[in-house]
Amino acid sequence: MSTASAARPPKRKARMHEKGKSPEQAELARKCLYYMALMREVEDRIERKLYRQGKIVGGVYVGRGQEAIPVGTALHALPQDVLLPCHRDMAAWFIRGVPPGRVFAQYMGRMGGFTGGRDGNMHMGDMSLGIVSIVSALAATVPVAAGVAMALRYQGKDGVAFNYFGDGATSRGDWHEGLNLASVQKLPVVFICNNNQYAYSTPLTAQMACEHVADRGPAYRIPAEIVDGNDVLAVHEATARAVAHARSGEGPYLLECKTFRMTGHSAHDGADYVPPALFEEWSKRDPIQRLEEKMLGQGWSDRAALDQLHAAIKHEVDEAVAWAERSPLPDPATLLDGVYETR
Ligand SMILES: Cc1ncc(C[n+]2csc(CCOP(=O)(O)OP(=O)(O)O)c2C)c(N)n1
Ligand SMILES: [Mg+2]
Repeated sequence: MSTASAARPPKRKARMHEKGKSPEQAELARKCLYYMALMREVEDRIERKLYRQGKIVGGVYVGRGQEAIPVGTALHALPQDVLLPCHRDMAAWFIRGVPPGRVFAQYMGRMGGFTGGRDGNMHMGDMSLGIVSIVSALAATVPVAAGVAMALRYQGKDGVAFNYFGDGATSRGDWHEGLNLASVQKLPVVFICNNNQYAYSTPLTAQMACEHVADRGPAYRIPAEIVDGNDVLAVHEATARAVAHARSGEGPYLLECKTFRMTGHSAHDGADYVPPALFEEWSKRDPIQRLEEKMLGQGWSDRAALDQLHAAIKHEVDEAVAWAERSPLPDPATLLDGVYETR
């Protein structure tokens, strides 16, 4: 190819690119939609059905409206990477290959869950899949992520730790200690904040004096970026920068994903303290709807194919619930197994 033609690609090709006909982009969008819609369906089923039927053990915290964050980020994880997801990041488990039935079983205290029916849903993880269990003490996961990254480096692996938390967590002391440690040691951690503007009933402005969580990065000499957390492709693109930085030995990176918590803090919280106008405003930015509009507008898909995807997810989730309900509750005689050393 001559230099001239390389500098100026054929017009037809350029137009095709503008119209977004790139098959890679279309495939990425389809994958993002699948995981976001799966997370939405699983959480809806848990919060609006199984919880109300009294089948769930423990509280229920969902990430409705925030699905773009775990999806856009975790799709970058390589096998050697370790994820430390939090309570609104369910898609991270699916992306790592956890079948939805196992998640339902965990929420229902069944043997088929991660902890064999010994816990509710707040500590699910599986180190064989590179998922550290949720650390339910807020921000305590941040020094753990630094430790994970240190271990990866010690073992000579080029893995990255993906550390998830909310806006509220960033006002805890251990968040700051963890960031400082990661930075001074130049550890491969991507810190991912879902800034959903509430920590339980506390709005962001009553919780921190700086405007953005990202403002906190430079104090630790950590590059920080603000991203539209309701735009999965934007999150995916920003994560590529963050992961490349961390994996190349440059140290940690902070991503602040701006979003909104479209529910109460948990299933028992009616969120009367949130001005209804905010829900209305943010419902217009729903990440699933936005991606679908983009896919249709770019010609990456058509309505029939999208409807088919949603129907397939519903079917997959029906089967997963049925599987979990068939999974037995643990035998009370095994209550002390794994608690004390046994011979
Ligand atoms: C150290 C600690 N304090 C309080 C709690 C109770 N708690 C659980 S989630 C939550 C709010 C968290 O807010 P944020 O970090 O913004 O995350 P979000 O729930 O909004 O995703 C609180 C107060 C806890 N788990 N740990
Ligand atoms: Mg929050």
